[in-house]
Amino acid sequence: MERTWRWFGKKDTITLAMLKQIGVEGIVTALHDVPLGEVWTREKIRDLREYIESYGMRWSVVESLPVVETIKYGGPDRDHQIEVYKESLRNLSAEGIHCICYNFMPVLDWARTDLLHANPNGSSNLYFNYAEFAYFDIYILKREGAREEWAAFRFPEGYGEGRNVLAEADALAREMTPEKDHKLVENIVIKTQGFVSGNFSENDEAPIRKFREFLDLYKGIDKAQLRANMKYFLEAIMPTCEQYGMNMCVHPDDPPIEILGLPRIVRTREDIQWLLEAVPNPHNGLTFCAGSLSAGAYNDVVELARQFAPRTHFVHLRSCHIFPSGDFTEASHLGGRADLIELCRIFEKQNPQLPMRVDHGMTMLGDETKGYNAGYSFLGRMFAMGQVQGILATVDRELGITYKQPGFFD
Ligand code: DNO
Repeated sequence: MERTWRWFGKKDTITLAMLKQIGVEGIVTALHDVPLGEVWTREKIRDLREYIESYGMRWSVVESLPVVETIKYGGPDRDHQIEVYKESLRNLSAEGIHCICYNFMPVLDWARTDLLHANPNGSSNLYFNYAEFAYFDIYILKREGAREEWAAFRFPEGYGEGRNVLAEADALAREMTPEKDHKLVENIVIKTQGFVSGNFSENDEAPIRKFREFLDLYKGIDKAQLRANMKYFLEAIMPTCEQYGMNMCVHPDDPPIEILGLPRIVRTREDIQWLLEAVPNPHNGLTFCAGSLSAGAYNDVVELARQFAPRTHFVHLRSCHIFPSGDFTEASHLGGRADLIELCRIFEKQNPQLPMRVDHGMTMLGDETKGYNAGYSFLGRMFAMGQVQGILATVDRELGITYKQPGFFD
């Protein structure tokens, strides 16, 4: 697979010169400064592409070209927004960029409750605690129906035995302080969404009010309706994708569970099969995010990779560990539920040119003082990148694939 890295543009303190030293060949990025719903112009795309190329790398994948909420909930201006999307696709194609990662998660792009959860070795990882999330939902967001939904909540079989998430959330309510509430809002909304989604920014003064407004847009939108809206979007853009050779790859829902009363439609094998069959065009494909999928106890990640490799255009390598309590954290890239070694075998066999990026990484050895985006440390990701390069070198040897890491004399 092509060794790529998610880089957040010219303002990223992790520079392209640094990435070159650690074997990165391709860059995964976006025009982060273009407001949601505006066309990505050819000039802006070209400027960033040329900058990346001046370091001897290529712009391999766009992550993300955001699908605005109106397309997801089917608002009155969705057709206009689909035209905007098509225009950006045409401009990207004209600049030679053909792989587009996006997601179809309503409101929240991804969710965690703790961004610096200590590992036994002294580093930290991202963490999702159901009780804290339920507390956020019931006591901070004060979402209508939240209490009833958490009362009915059940963990997948084998997890969370004897656990009562609602009772835990009520217990938390007795000990939380305004400072702790603020921290939780920061973790769930500001720091996780701010740099990826465009719906929220680090400077939002009333993120909870904004959050409620977004949730209101989805009143009456159930799973079937969200699926219909996704199909509508994909069918509308497929002719452009065919004409301009654009590969769309949807990112699975992270975590792959239903939250905040919102439908989530890219969580399981059945979901992925549905979306690939609903629009049976090779340009409608998948971002195989092993991390997101492995946070769902019902997902056998290796089986999913075997089944969906032919429609995968982009791979995220990361692995989760689910505790017996049902909570999950991000594991070592050599451990956890995802079996990255077997995944590398499957995808390398499928297509040695497939772009792959290491996803997230430990926060370690001072990463925490550098202000990196949540999950996107430098040393932790570099460590994971080294591990994955080792896996790939071994798998390539097994498969008889010749690969020479750029940047060395031999
Ligand atoms: C988080 C990421 C997501 C992902 C988008 C893709 O770390 O995996 O923000 O980039 O959901 O659209």
